[in-house]
Amino acid sequence: MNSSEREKIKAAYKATFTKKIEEVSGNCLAEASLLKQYQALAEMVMESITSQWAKTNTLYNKNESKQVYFFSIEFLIGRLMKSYLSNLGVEDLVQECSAEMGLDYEAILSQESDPGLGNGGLGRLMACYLDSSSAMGMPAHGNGIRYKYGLFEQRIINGEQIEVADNWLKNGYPFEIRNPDKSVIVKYYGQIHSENINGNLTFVHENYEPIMAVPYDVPIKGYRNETVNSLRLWSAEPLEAFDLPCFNQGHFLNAVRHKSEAEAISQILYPNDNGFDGKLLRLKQEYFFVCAGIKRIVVDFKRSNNNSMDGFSDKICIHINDTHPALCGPELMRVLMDEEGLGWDDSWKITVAALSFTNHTVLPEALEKWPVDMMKDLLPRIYMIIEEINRRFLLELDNEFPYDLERNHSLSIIRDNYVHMASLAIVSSHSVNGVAALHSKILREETFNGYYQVFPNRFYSVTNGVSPRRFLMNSNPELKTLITESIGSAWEHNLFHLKKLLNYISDPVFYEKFEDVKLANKIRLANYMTSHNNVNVDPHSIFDIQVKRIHEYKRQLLNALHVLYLYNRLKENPNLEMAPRTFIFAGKAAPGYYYAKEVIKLITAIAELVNADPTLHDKLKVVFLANFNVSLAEIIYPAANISEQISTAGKEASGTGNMKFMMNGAITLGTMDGANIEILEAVGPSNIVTFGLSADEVHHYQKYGGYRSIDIFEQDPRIQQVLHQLIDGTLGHGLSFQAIYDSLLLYNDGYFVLKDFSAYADAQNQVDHLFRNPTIWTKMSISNVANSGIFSSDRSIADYQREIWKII
Ligand code: KOT
Repeated sequence: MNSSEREKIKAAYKATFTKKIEEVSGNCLAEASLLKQYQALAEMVMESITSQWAKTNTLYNKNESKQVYFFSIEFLIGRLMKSYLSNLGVEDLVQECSAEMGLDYEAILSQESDPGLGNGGLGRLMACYLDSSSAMGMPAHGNGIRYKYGLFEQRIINGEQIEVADNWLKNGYPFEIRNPDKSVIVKYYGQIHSENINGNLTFVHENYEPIMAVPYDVPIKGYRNETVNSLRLWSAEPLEAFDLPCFNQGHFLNAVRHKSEAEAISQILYPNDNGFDGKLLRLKQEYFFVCAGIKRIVVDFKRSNNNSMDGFSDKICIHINDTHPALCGPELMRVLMDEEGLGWDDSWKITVAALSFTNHTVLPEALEKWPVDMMKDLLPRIYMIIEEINRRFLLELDNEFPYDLERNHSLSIIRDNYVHMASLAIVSSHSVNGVAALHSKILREETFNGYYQVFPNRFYSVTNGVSPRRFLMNSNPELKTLITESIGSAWEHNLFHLKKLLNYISDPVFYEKFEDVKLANKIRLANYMTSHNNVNVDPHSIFDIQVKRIHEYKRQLLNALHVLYLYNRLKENPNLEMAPRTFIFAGKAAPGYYYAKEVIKLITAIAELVNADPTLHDKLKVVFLANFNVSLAEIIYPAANISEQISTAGKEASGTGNMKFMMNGAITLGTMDGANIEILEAVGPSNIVTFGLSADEVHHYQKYGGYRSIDIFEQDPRIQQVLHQLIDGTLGHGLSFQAIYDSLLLYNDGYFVLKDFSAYADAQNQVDHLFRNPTIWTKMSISNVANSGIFSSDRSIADYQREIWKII
């Protein structure tokens, strides 16, 4: 494009934007608020996407290519405006025009609410997979719930977490289209009668409570291509908002009760990450989006397939993101048998061929099991089908392994009066996969070993990945520019090309620019901390960052105890030689998770102690950033020097924050857990710092005993001092962290914090030495970026296509 063409396009953009402002606000540009500017821009974006969206849908409706549907109870998509602009290839244009019109581009974008429709890794992974599928021109869609309130907003008040409702829809949401014509009725409760209709046994559901599922579709635009896939989020509504007869009889409140009961289903996201709390409303949610989603898929498929279900599983993949959508199996069976009139065997073949299942955790407390009575009562027909799936499965087992009756029955989907959802998912899918090599191995050898023996060919492994567009190009534009200037732009479409950066590893010019980019990103985060936490930090200090959900197994406690130990060392020797450090934490605790909330309190108390102490000469700072979400994450990852990935080995299925940090040049300080192991393989042992027990060692201690935390305590004066400080009033003006203290000593330290402390302190020492040699450090950092190609979610999606959905 020459410059006069570009000027013409810019003039057209400015005119359209000015007109749009009038349309959305009734004001002229000069008087329009930032919110109205954002809404005007959002409308323009939607207008430029929708025709491509319609074309993509027309193409898909021909049923020529296989469609993948991700069923997930969470989609943590983050803000979308920047992604749309960048994917459309118009970001520079909009930025330039905004500046010329005297508008503040970043301030306009910050008007967008950040949809918190997920807790953490599980939901964010789905968002990255949608982004990658579209970027690769592959037909894949999301199917989930449009929560009215997303994950709570976290405030830190007096050092403690306070939860505030996340009303993300308060100003409307411009990137969704409500499609009431595609609503589905979901049936709960009631009774099932079997009738003989024309010689066929037919099941009729009576006296059920109907709820309307209304879809809202969000376009997922591919990076610089023509593909626009869909994220379909279902909202619950009553069939009739108002019960008129009830109202007329004078029962005014009852007349609207039904409405709020119906709406409750999609009202709120459960705030547990890696946990299961067994609430009836959650089970309603699970069936809600499964039932609605399956119904639409079947209707759309038949419409373009001469009203027939033939070839369904050749064209449709239903991918179950953890077990929350595991009712997809029995629900598809119900539709095929009760609505399409197929027999059991044909329906089962189709179901197993269509379904695939990804597991995301091995923590026993997160594995879902629903009481039989609850399931039977709420979903009577679904429960009947689960019973029958189980009966046939056990029969098959007893036929195949007749000498192993006890083991066979331990694999029952229904056992101890619960429906075990992972068992249901495994039995009704053709593939089961873990999310990193170690995790998949643990699934095969421990968690699902019984099923692995029965279905050895069903088990796969696909290592997670993250979107390089969101977590590198859009959140670290300076690094993007530097990379493209150096190695060309091929890496934007294939992240493995980042390897070419290795040619620049000793180039002083590149090297200096690379350091400048990091420093600029650290200054940006430092400014954020000044304005949000009122703490001034030195941007030249090591930014040592742990951001993720607060959970015992993720061991923020290990990090916090080490900070306290460093503080003690500095107090003892103010001239201690060390690079200045800024320890940064962020993450939400589940509101009912007392222990995790205590950890937040501990970190903020340590921060208060450390930051106020002038004798430390700014060598140590601690910051807890409130309300970690996707938008904040985008500021944090580019600014990191150290990525803390210190979970108890064997507990973190994969981790994805570790990949986002690596892509932005942070050095991983981690245990041999989850995808950290694959990060080590990708960068080589000299570009990562690892420490601590292996998963095998942890497993061994857990199975056979032999670890006594009190022994470590007695041998290590550093630990004695730090633990004593938890309860002696040093912290928080006399606070006592007795529960934490007890977990470590009285309850024998279930997550091996004390056991790994010494190795962690050594590893931190190593980090200090490395950082004090800037040449080595920057080389390590560049190597991390250069070798991060394998952690693109484009690679993960290609793996799924090849191994699991068998698309290419
Ligand atoms: C939550 C509730 C029940 C079952 C699983 C979860 C869960 C697992 N939530 N998040 N995860 C994380 O998923 C990520 C994506 O695969 C992993 O990287 C991470 O290790 C899991 O903890």
